[in-house]
Amino acid sequence: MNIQETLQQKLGKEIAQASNEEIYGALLSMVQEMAGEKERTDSKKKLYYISAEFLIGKLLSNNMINLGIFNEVKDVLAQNGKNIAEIEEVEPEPSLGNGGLGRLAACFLDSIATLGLAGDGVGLNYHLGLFKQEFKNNLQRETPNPWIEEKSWLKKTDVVYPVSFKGLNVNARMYDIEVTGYNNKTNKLHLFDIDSVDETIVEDGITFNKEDIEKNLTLFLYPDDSDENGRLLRIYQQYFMVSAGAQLILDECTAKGCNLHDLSDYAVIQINDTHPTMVIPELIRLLVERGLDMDEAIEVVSKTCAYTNHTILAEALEKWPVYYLKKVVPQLMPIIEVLDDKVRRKFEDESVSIIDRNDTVHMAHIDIHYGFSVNGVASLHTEILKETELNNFYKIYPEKFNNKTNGITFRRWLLHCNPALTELLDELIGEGYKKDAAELEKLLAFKDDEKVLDRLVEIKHANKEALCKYLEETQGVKVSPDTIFDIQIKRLHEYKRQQLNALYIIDKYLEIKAGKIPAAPVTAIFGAKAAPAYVIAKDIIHLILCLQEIINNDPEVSPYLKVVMVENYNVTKAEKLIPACDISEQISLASKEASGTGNMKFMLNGAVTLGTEDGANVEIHELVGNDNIFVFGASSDEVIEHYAKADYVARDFYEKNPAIKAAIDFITSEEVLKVGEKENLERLQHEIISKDWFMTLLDFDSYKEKKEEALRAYADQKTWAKKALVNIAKAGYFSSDRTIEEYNRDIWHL
Ligand code: GLS
Repeated sequence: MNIQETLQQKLGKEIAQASNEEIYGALLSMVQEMAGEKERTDSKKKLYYISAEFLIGKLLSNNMINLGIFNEVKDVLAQNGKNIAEIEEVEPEPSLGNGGLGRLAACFLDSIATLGLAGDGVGLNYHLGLFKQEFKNNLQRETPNPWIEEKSWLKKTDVVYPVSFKGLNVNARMYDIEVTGYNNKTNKLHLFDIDSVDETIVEDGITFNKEDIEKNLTLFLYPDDSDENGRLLRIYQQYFMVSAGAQLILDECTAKGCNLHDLSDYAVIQINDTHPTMVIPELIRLLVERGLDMDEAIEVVSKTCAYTNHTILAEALEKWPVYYLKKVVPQLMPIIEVLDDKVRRKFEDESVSIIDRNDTVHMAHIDIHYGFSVNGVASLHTEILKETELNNFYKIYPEKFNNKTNGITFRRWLLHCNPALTELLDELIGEGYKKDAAELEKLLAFKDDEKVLDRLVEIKHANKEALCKYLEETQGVKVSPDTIFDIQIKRLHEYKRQQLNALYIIDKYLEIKAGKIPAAPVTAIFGAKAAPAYVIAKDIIHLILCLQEIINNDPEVSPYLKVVMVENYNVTKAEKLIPACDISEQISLASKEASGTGNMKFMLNGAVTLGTEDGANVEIHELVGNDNIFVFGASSDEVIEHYAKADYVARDFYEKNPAIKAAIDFITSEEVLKVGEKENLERLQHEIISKDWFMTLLDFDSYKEKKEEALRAYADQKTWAKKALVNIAKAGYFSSDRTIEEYNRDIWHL
C-alpha cells in the first residue's frame, strides 16, 4: 500500500474530507507502525543514556524525515489540499526538559540511532512538561503544559518494576517512544511512570500538594524546588528513575547472558549531569542483593558508569543533605557511607569527600570517584573543570577527564526547520553532508559566487517573512523582514545576560530620542522562560516586556527599533526563529556557559554570532575566523580572576559611565513605571547596581561597540552573505553525529 492508500484506510475517508486533527492522528499511527517494524539496533554491549530530561519536541515530522517519507507525505497532503505545516501545528509539544541539557539528550538519541549504535534513553514520563508561559500585564504567568493525549507517541508496556521509598512502595511502569535513526535502525526512549498520578491535584497555576507522592511523582518536570518539600520530591523523582532504570539494565543484560560480574561488557551508563547520580549506589545495592560482595559491586559499577558535567554554576551542582536522603531513600545511605569511607581512606583532601562535614552529599563527587569517565561539553568548559572547578579531582584522576564538545542533530535543525536552505545545499554540494556533516565545507567553494550569495540572502529574507507572519498571527506583533533580526533565545538566567541586551536597547532608545538615528533598523527578538521561583529572572522578562510596549508604540523610535518577546518559547518556536536570524546573541559572562547549543543551530542556519569567548563560541570563533564572528567582552581568565579577587564593583561602572547610568536609571523612569510594576523594576535596578553577580556592566561598552560594528557590517549584504556562508560551511563540526562518534570512540566502545 502506498502512503495515500494507507492514510485513507486509517482515516476511513478521503484525505481531502478529513480534518487536520484526523490527519495528524492517522499519520501518527502510520509512523508509529513503520518505526515499530524497523530493525532494532543490536549488539552485546548497549548504552543507557540516563537523563532527567529529554526535550524531544514534536516528533511527527522528525520521524518522517528519518524514515525517508517526509517529502512524499507532504506531496500527498498537498495534492489533497492539505498543508503539512498546519498538521504539524496539531501536535502538542512534549516539553520534557528545561533547555540545552534536555535538548542535547534528544539530539543525542537521534544521532545514536542514526549511527546504528545500540543505545536507549532512560528517563521519566512527566505528565506536564515545562510550564506554559503566558504574558499578562507585562509579567510572566505559568500554567500547566500537558502533552499526553489519547493518541500519543508513548507505548504503554507491561514492564513494571517495584521501587521502594521509606514507608512507601510503588510500581514504575515503562512507556516507550520509538527513536528512529536517519535511514537507519531504531532505538527506544524508555520513560518510567507511576499509574496513580493525578492531574486533578494541580491547583491555581502550577501549584500542587508536594507531599502526596503517589499522586505527584511524575506529574511535573522539575517541580519547584524553592522549598523543602519541592526538593524532597525531586529526590523521589530521581530515585524512581534510577531504580527502575537500574532494574531494567540488569534484566536486559542478564537476558543476554551477563553474569553480573561482567556487567561492563554488556552495559555502559552515561549519567547526564548529576540528576541520575543515585544510579551508582542503587546499582551497587542491587548487585549486592543479587549476590556480589560490596567491593566487587563497587568495582563493577565503577567500570560501567560515566558522567557528563554540564555546568560550573554552583547552584546546579547538586548537594543533598544526608537527612533528605534518609527521609526518602534510607536504603542508599549505608552504601553512600561506604563510598565516602573509601574515599576518605585513600585521600586526605577534604574537598574531594562525598559526605562533607555539614552532612551534605555531593552528588558530582560520587560520579567522579565511582565512574570511569568525566567529560565537559566544550573545550573551554573542560579546561575550566580541569584547571579550576574540579582541579582537585583532576589531580587524582587525570585519565578520567575528557572533552566532548556538544552537537546538534542536523535532521531537525537544518533539514526540517530550513527546507529552502537544505534544497540549496543539495543542489550545490550534493546530499552527502546529511550523513557526513563535514561535507558542508564543500560550500566554501561558492564563497565568491554572487549568485549563490544572492540565493542565501533570498532564503533568509523568505524565512524572515514567514516569521513575521507567524508573530503577527500568534502574538499580534508587526515587524518588518527588512530590518536586522537580532535574536536571543534561551532560558532566562542572569549569567546568560539578557539584561545586557536590554540595557543596550534602552541605550539605543535614548539615542534615537535624542535625535541620533541608527544606520539600520533592528528588530530585537527574545524568547525565554524564567524558573517560577527565580525572582530576578522574572523581573528581567518584565523589563523586556515593558520595553516592547514602550518602544513599539513610540512613532519616533519604532521605525528604527522594535522589541519582541516571544511568548512560551519552546522547541517548536526555536524551529521558526532560528532560520530567520541575522545576528545570534551569545553573550553570557565568559566561563559561565558550559557550551550552548543554540549558538550552533544559528550558525548552521547562516546567522552570524555576536558573542563572548565562552562555551562553544570559542570553537565557533576558531572555525570561522575573525571575519565571520563578532567577539567582545572580558575573557574567562579575567572573569575568574575578578571572582577570585572579588574586585568587581558594579556601582563603580554605574557612577563613572554616563551611558550606563542613563540606561539603568531609565528602568525606574516615569515612562517605564507607566507600563510596569514599581516593585519589580526597582528590585532589578538595585540588583544591577549593587550586585550584578554576572558582571553585565563590565562588558557593556565592548558589547555596544561590537554590536554597532555588526549592524554596520550588515549594510553590505554581499559581504554579510559571505559571512553567513562561511558559518554554514563550518558548522559541520557541530553535528551531534560527530559528538556521538567521539563518545563511542572514547567512552562507550559499543
Ligand atoms: C547546560 C549548559 O548550561 C549549556 O551551556 C549546555 O550547552 C547544556 C548541554 O551541555 O547544558 N547545563 C545545564 O544545567 N543546563 C544546560 O543547558
